[in-house]
Amino acid sequence: MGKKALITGITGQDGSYLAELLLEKGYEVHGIKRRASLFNTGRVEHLYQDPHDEEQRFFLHYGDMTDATNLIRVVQEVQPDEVYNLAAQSHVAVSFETPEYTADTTAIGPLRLLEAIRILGLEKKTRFYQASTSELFGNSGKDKQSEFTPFCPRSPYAAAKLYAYWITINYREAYDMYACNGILFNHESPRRGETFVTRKITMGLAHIAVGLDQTLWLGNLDARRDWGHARDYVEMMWLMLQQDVPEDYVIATGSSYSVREFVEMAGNLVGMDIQWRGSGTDEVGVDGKSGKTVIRIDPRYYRPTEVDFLAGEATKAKERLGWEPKISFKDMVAEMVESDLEQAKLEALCKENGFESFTACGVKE
Ligand code: NDP
Ligand code: GDR
Repeated sequence: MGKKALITGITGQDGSYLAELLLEKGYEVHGIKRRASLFNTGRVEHLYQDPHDEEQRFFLHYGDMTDATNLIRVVQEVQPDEVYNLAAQSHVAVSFETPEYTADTTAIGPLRLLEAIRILGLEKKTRFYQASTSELFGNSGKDKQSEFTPFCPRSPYAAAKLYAYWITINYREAYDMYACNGILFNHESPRRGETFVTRKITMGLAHIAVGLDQTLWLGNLDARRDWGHARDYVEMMWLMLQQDVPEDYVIATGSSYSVREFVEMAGNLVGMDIQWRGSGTDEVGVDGKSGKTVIRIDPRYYRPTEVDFLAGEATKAKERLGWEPKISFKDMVAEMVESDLEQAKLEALCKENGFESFTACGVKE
């Protein structure tokens, strides 16, 4: 029989790609989904299997990272060989608005899950992956960040992830658990949440290109990020749990681009030639081809404390795990733009034909 994996955050970007990968590898995959008033399983809908099917290998369980008894029950029921803890309040800007909830889900959530494994006596059987982040580094200077770079969190989200990072290491050392942190730099895809900057840009520009919108409002254009593709990064999560010894790894491409450069590249791909005029909050991005202003600055999107520069040094992962990212930055942006343009064109078509909303004309991803 194949291994059993439990994925928290299975309905998110990474959870959906990881579930696909593990199913391909023959795993029985269990995921935790939250109760929501609207449908929230769109990213894993294609993986759904009839519960009456004897061959069923994909299961969803209701749960929440804030509910310890629920986590104990689900872990007891599944008896997983591997747990991938991807669930989190994962939006940095939102964490300034909801710091306590972010700490509850993103810091104490992993503790609850580790305790569930220990309480059930599974600490020698179940391997644990914690979704750590490059946000731990904060503003660490102009050098690339590696496993040796000191942490300096700059948001409630990053501070919560710092606790999760250390509690994972503590359970590894205290209880001899196979538990590790993947310190992942930003990774994106057409499934990226719509309020993260990359997807906001590709969707926004696609909407403007087909005439559904006129302006895309952004915050800090000069922040630099090391953007990889989520499909590449979930493979590393799995690899980290297949080693003889549990260790923590930085996962990154090594290249860093500004939000401004991302806008220019995505603009190019939708047929625009973005040129910048003005400065500060008066800066605008004008499409040189149409002469229209398409980008404006809204200081609401500035953060109380910003992380200015991230670029990772993933030498350890390359040497020990044989891991290399396969999808280039340009190809990733192109895939996102293509997907959002296709959606935007369908949406425009619906509008032209008198349908108020995208869903009203019955078109779904
Ligand atoms: P998403 O925001 O797309 O997904 C987060 C997932 O967590 C969703 O399934 C969400 O459920 C779930 N979730 C949120 N709160 C709770 C809760 N209280 N109880 C149970 N589930 C909850 O994130 P990504 O897929 O992009 O990231 C996965 C993980 O990796 C996160 O922990 C993130 O912080 C971390 N990370 C991400 C990076 C990136 O660039 N993407 C980089 C480094 C780390 P729902 O669908 O219902 O909202
Ligand atoms: P980040 O991602 O904070 O790096 O966290 P995000 O895409 O939200 O921001 C990246 C940078 O873009 C700047 N920015 C904007 N950001 C958003 N969301 N909206 C805007 O309009 C905007 N304009 C400029 C931000 O200031 C920031 O500098 C992501 C999440 O996935 C975390 O969960 C993960 O841990 C880290 O990546 C690695």
